[in-house]
Amino acid sequence: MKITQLMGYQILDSRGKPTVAASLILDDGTVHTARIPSGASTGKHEAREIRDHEGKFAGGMYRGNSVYQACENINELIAPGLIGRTPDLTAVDQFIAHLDPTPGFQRIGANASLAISIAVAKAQAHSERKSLVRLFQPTGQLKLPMPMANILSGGAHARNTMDIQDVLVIPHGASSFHEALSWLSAIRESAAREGVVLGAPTHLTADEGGLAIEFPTVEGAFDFVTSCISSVGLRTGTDVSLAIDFAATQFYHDGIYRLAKAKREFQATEFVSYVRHLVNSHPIISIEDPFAEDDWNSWNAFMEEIPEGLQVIGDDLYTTNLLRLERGIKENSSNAILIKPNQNGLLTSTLEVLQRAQQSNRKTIVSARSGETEDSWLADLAVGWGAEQIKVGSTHGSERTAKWNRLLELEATEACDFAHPF
Ligand code: 2PG
Ligand code: MG
Repeated sequence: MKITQLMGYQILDSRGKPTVAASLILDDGTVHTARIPSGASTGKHEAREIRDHEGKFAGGMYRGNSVYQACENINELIAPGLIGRTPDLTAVDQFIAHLDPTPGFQRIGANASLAISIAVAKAQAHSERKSLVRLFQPTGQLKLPMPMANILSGGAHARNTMDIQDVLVIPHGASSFHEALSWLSAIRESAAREGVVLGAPTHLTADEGGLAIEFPTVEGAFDFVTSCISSVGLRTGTDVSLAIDFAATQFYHDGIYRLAKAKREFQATEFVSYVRHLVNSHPIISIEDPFAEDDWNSWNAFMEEIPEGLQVIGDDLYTTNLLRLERGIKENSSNAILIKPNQNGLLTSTLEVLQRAQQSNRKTIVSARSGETEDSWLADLAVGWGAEQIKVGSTHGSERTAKWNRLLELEATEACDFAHPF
């Protein structure tokens, strides 16, 4: 099969903000569309997301957030080189990397490059009469990933209702994906009920469908979610544990970690001790970005002595970048990595990062962004790449359920195992 048309155009994400879509048409008439997510607490080392703050499309609607330039890059720079070619992900990714060899796709934009990469992957799967997941894992039982889901959000995801970004839960004691999801939903419902008791406005959801309840201290937020787990008859630590995304880059300035709501400030070494105290005094199984994106010293110091079984994830630390991961491996900065394709810009090089992490015995968690779309490709990637964990936000919001529901579809229609990474 051959590519006959390829177009980039602007759509809206779950925050109502513009994002890039690409549709690729094959010579059998089928259309293969990819929709690209976008972050709010973006790491400074992420690949470049082109928005029209400057350039010829600046000054239009969407306060400079439109993505017309990125779409034009697809239509004028990328598409002409792909018309008439077969949809081959490896070859197309090489073509794009050659077209823009700058680090992080400064010229064409990672929102443009990833849209093409995913549209081509979908088209290649179709041309081989496969689903997307089977493009990456052609045969054998599929392994469905352990989910982690937001219950509370603050920080950049909810106008700072908490000092930290997200309190999530991991249902690691569940025996199947659908059971895990039912527990997540029950805990989210319980949190909404208990929030009413606290007098919180629980109709207000955060960007990823978690609750935007005001908590003056992080300990208060942890205790609240812990009690929500117990209140639905699940055992904390055995069935379900907490997972915290500190997104610490957001509250770190000039060597100081500042928790504004709690009115507390910490030198970096003090913050390392504080995080250690938090994980030792709450049923926490996973922490993400507990330290700022370039504060390698704190990451390395923390890793010298961690509680057994604690997962320490680098998100802004690595930004799905192979060179940064290599440094983290060398210095033992974390034992897990968040994998976000749009931090990287191409599927093949995102997969390289994931495989390098797996080879070095680091856990991998494929993750959505806070600005998402109804597209479900992330679920296929998480399974096809054998990531064993996935993070897509809460159980609320169609842009979130699109991914959960795709995993439920795989569970119903394919021979599947369920990953037990803990
Ligand atoms: C994160 C993500 C998803 P954002 O920090 O892990 O929760 O947020 O997409 O805003 O970077
Ligand atoms: Mg994060």
